[in-house]
Amino acid sequence: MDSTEQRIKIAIQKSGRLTDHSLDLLERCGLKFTQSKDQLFCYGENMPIDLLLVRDDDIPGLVSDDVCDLGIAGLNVINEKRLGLLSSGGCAQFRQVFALDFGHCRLAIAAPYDVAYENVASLQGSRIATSYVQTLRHYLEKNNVQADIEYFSGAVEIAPKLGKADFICDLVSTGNTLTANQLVEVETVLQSEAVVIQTSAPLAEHKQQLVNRILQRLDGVLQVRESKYIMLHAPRSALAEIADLLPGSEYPTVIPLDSCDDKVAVHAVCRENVFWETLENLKEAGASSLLVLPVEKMLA
Ligand code: PRT
Ligand code: ZN
Repeated sequence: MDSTEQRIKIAIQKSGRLTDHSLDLLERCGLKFTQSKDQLFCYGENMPIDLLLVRDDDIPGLVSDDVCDLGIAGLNVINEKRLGLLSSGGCAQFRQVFALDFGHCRLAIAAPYDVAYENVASLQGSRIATSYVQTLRHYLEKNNVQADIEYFSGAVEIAPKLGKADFICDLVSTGNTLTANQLVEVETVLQSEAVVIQTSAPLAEHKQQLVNRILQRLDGVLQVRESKYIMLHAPRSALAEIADLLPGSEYPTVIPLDSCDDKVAVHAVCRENVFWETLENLKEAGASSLLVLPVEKMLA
């Protein structure tokens, strides 16, 4: 077998809003890479896992066509590709495996300040500029609205000023771009964040094992982000109340203390943020010697 066929390929954005987060995430999974001179490829040094650095719009296609085994892209891009394939009689050969909690934005419809907008029916018979033709079409159909979709590949927000559209449908995060163009958000079409997709084509066993391994590590990295390890001393009599107060912790470990019978040590992984208020409540319930530590790695 060709050695390249035994390696996993992950498609990530070459240069843009998702690039640093995607690289950071993969590095946290213990992967090390050397970048090629043309900066289109990263060779996996410590595992047979390579990166393809491409435009974000190409990522779902590369995974669907089985050129890459995994990909990281915004749900907005993934959804647009999936609907595009469906509308041309095809089918997306990938599935979404994780939401990554970065690259948050929404695909929204926005109206010029001087337009009297009431509800989604106000879009009837209008012209809407967007680069998300498929997602917008799907949304309009779902809401029984007929409107003309004008394709814009970029700078969608200037379409109303140019007289090319009545509304726009574009990605929004802070809303500053809309405000700068005297536009106001009126409908949310899609909430988006970066996600991992995996090819649904069957993989050779060794490749599937590698994919499973990397997905397990990704899951671990995502879980520890919010997780904290908490240690405290508690009177036995208050154990139940204290266990209830530990945020997102399923099975605290209870350890007897050598020096005293009526107190125990409690250790727990809390899968939610531990706030000062939580510590104060634990103390009030009888806990003492409270310690909160970050969690570095976790394997379920
Ligand atoms: O070259 P390539 O095609 O890879 O890059 P790109 O320019 O298409 O993508 P890039 O890097 O801009 O965005 C990559 C992904 O980041 C998107 O597909 C989204 O999933 C996510 N994302 C998150 C955003 C935004 N926030 C965002 N604000 N993508 C684009 N924007 C743009 C938006 O299009 C608008 O022009 O930012 C402007 C609005 O921002 P605010 O903050 O003014 O509301
Ligand atoms: Zn793009």
